[in-house]
Amino acid sequence: SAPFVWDDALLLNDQLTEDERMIRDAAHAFCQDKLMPRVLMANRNEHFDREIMNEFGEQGFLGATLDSHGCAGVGYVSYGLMAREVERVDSGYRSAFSVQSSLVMFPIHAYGSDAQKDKFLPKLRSGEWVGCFGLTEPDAGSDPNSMRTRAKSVDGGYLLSGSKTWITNSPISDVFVVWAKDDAGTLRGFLLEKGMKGLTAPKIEGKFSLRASITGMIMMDDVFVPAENMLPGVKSLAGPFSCLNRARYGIAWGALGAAEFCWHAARDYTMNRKMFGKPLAQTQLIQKKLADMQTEITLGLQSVLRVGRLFDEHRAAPEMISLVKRNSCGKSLDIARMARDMHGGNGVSDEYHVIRHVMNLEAVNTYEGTHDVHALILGRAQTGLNAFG
Ligand code: TGC
Ligand code: FAD
Repeated sequence: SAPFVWDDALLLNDQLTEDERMIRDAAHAFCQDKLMPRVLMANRNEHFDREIMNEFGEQGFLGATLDSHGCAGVGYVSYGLMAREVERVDSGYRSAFSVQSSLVMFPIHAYGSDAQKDKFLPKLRSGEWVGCFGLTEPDAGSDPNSMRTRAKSVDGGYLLSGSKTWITNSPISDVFVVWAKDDAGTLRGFLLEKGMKGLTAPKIEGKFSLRASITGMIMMDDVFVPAENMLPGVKSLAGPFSCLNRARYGIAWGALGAAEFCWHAARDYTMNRKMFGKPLAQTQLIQKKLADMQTEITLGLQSVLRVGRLFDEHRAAPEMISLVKRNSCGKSLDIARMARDMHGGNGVSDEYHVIRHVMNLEAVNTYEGTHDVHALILGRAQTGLNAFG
C-alpha cells in the first residue's frame, strides 16, 4: 500500500513545483538559522531587531511577488510558503514581512506613479527603508469607512490630520501608507515620509502578543503632503482592501506555520515525557489531540494552496480569502492552546516557545479582519443579507 507521511499527510510537497520547493527550503533554512536563535530574547524584551528587514531584503523576501524594481516576481504559492516559514518562528516577524510586502510595496506598485515606484520600491525591497500601513484608527477598527483622518486640499498638495493606531512597524518606518478621506469624502492613499512636519509615530508599549514586532500609532497634525505623494491609481475602500487581500492570504499560510511548530513540539514533548510509566504520547487522549492537529493543519494547508493557485490565475475572490484567513487563524490558535496544555507546566515557559505562539495568534486572529468579521463577510456572501451597519 502507499506510504503515509505523518507530517505531510496529503503530500503537499508533491503538489509544489521544483522552484517552489527550492524557495521553501531556502526560506526554512534562513528562518531556522537566523531568526529562531534571536526570537526568545526579542520576545522577552519586547524588541524588534531592525536588521531583520535588511536580511529579509537580502533573501529576496520583500515584495517577492512584484515583477519590477529588482523584486523576485514569484507566484503567490511561493509567497505563502515564505510566510509559513517565517511564522513557524514567530508571527511578529511574519507581520514585518507581510506589511512591507503586501501593504506597502504592493499598493505603490499597483497604484503608484512611475516616480513613486522608482523612489520607494528599490529601498523597500532591500530593507533599507521600512514601511507601514495606516488604516485602523482609535474609533475605526472593523469599520474603517468610519475613519476620521482627513486630507484637506491646499496649494500643491494636502494637509493630513488625524490618528492611526495599532500600526505594525510605525515607530521605525521611513514610509507611511496612510488612508484618508479628501474634501469630497473619497478615500485616498498617501505616502508620508519620516521627518515630515507634524508627523509622529509613538510606540505602543506593553503588548502581550507579537512582542518581537514593533507596533505604534501615526499622529498627523496638519502634515503637508505634496500632491505627488498621493497614490493616483485608486479611490475608495477597494484600495486598502486589495492590499489586505494579499496580506490576509499570506497570514492564512503563516498561521499554519505557527500551528505546525506547536504540533511538532507537542508530539516531541509527549513522546519523550513519561507519566504513569509510559510516554504521554502512548495515551489515547494525547493521540486524539495529535490526530486533530494533524487533520486541521493538513486540510488547512490544502485550502491555502488552492487559494494560492487561484490567486496566480486571477480567480481568488475576496470571500475565499476570508474563508482561509478565518479558518487558519482560528484553528491555529486552538492548536497552539492545545499544544500549550500538552506541555504541562513547562508549557508556560517561553523556552518551549509554544506559549509565545499562543499569545501571538491571539492578535493574528484579530488583525486584518477579526474571526467574526470574516464570518460576517461569508454570511453576507451566502445570504445576500448585510449584517454590518
Ligand atoms: P463594503 O461595502 O463591503 O465595501 C466597500 C468597498 O470596498 C470593496 N471591498 C473590497 N475590495 C477588494 N477586496 C476586498 N476584500 C474588499 N472588501 C470590500 C467593495 O467592493 C466596495 O468597493 P466600492 O468601489 O464599491 O466602494 O464595506 P463595508 O464598509 O461594509 O466593510 C465591511 C467589512 C467588514 C467588509 C470591512 O470593513 C472589513 O473587512 N473590516 C475589517 C478591517 C480590517 O481588515 N482592517 C485591517 C487593518 S490593517 C491590519 O490589520 C494589518 S496587520 C498586519 C500585520 O501586522 O501582519
Ligand atoms: P473592534 O472593531 O472594536 O472589534 C471588537 C470586537 O467586536 C471584535 O471581537 C469584533 O469581532 C467584534 N465586532 C466588530 N464588529 C462587529 C459586528 N458588526 N458584529 C459582531 N461583532 C463585531 N491596523 C492597521 O491599519 N495597520 C496595521 O499595521 C495594524 N497592525 C496591527 C497589529 C496588531 C498587533 C494589532 C493587535 C492590530 C493591528 N491593526 C493594524 C489593527 C487591526 O486590524 C484591528 O485591531 C482589527 O481590525 C479590529 O479592530 P478593533 O481592534 O478596533 O476591534
